[in-house]
Amino acid sequence: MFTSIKDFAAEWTNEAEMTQKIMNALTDESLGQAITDKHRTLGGLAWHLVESVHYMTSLGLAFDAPDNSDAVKKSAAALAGQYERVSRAILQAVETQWTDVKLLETQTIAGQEWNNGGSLRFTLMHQAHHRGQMTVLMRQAGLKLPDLYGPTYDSWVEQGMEPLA
Ligand code: NI
Repeated sequence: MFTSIKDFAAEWTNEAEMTQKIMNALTDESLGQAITDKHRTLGGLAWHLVESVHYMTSLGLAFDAPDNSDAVKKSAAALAGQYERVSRAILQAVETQWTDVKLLETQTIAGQEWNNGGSLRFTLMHQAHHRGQMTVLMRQAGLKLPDLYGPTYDSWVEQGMEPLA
């Protein structure tokens, strides 16, 4: 859990930058990529990352919802733009509407007690979870992966190094 708004801001900024790199690498053609037709598509996961940031408004934070039109969901550029907006909006909302003391307050979510700092941590980890799923689908769709927590196959090749198999 986070006990400091400053710590959340620093970590969220880094994580949102990584998610933005993923969003920026998507193409319209790649959005339909899925492991099977029973699983979420790459575009569906991208939209889920956009919309789920806004779930935090159910805990009392106020910021604008993303545009949930079909036009957005079918456009890689629009999804990337919506992510950029909502990821900045949540940070601004936390910094201006909550305090460190507020992070210790608990709220009931689906019958469980969560402190607000824990909910922020969950939101951050939830992004990483789906980002990992997206990188698999991006590879399958033939997209070039950006570096996240370390170099990717593509960046090793670009640097003239032998990629780890
Ligand atoms: Ni999810």
